[in-house]
Amino acid sequence: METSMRYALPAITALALTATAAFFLVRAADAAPGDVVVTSAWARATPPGAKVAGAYVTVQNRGSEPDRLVSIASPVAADAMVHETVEENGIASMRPLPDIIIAPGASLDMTPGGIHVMLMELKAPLKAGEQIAVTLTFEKAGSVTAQAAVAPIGAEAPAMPMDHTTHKM
Ligand SMILES: [Cu+2]
Repeated sequence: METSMRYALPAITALALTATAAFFLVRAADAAPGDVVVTSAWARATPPGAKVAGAYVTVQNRGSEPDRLVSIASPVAADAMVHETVEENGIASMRPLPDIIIAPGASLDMTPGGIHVMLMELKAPLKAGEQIAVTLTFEKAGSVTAQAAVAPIGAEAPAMPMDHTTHKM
């Protein structure tokens, strides 16, 4: 009995090593240049007649090179761009943020009152509870489409608590 146990152990060790090697292969592919992940997408519902809506995403660059956001599109809007919110003389206003480069390992968290996606020329009001597609196109990573859950008008945060643990490195 004792002899067979002693022989069984090296076999288990070999299995464990194989599993570790496979894990590293997956991680290496994950970290390829241009690997950009878009998570935590949500948008704000709009009142009837509104022509613009805010949408918010988290963009994570898991690659090893910087990547540039070149365009944004959504089927619910004729046009979309990234805005930043600036405060001058106590008055908050928004302006287009033309050049967005995400460094390797960095992430951009969009929020109401901060950097956001402005959906322009809405085709219809956004209703709370809907899901809308938002496609971000990056120079190296190409197009990434996120489904944004629409939260109530004026919401400061997404309607549903979001799990940030599933997408961490
Ligand atoms: Cu805006």
